[in-house]
Amino acid sequence: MPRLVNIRRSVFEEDRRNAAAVREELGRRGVLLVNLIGSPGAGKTTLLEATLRKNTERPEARRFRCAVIEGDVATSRDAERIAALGVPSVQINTEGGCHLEAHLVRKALGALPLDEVDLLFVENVGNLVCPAEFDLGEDFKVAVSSVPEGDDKPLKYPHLFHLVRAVILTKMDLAPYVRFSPERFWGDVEKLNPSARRFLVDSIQGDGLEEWLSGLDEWLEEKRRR
Ligand SMILES: Nc1nc2c(ncn2[C@@H]2O[C@H](COP(=O)(O)OP(=O)(O)O)[C@@H](O)[C@H]2O)c(=O)[nH]1
Ligand SMILES: [Mg+2]
Ligand SMILES: [Zn+2]
Repeated sequence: MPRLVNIRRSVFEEDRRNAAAVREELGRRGVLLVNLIGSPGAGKTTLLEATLRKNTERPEARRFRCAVIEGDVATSRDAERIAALGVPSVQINTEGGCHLEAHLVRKALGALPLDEVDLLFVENVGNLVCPAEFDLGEDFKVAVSSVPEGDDKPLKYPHLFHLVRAVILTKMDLAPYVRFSPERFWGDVEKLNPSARRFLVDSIQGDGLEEWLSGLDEWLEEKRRR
């Protein structure tokens, strides 16, 4: 069925074009785009809230100007949580779709004050599978996994953990209450992706956020040097 193949190919090509357009625009502006991927409830939005709060505590000279694109199947709740902190945010509703695609991100860019942004986060739809497959034009993807999800997630979702620039393990404060082997979790991350940066975070108390912000500093500087 060559016709079917052609249609599929044209869809993928269009997606590639949209991802390239996002990358080109943000490259020109020196905006770093970070695509956060994790299961529903892993703590992605809470991590963003904590990151944005921590950012405003830093000395003015080291502060990022941030914005957030929220992807969810339904509701604008997460974008409202971000907007409550005074940070520009756009909600994308996929209406059933289980991942974001580049054309949606491209459209969302038009609703953000990009002249006043250093760091743009995308919170992808909660899902460890297909968000890994889609290029949104981001600089890199980050896996967000939480302690109560269990220590076997890297091995069960190897594709995601293999391709990310960083792995953030959230809800470290819950480690005493659940069975979770840090050795197994990080040992498997090491096997899948030895160069991934690792962050251990408690978004409620704020532990680990300074390291995460320092990583973002480095990545932004690296992008702007290029
Ligand atoms: N104890 C604890 N709870 C957390 C942490 N991060 C998120 N949560 C809780 O986990 C639940 C889901 O968080 P949310 O950020 O909405 O997850 P998302 O679906 O990945 O965006 C909420 O009840 C959060 O308060 C954390 O570091 N420690
Ligand atoms: Mg969320
Ligand atoms: Zn999907």
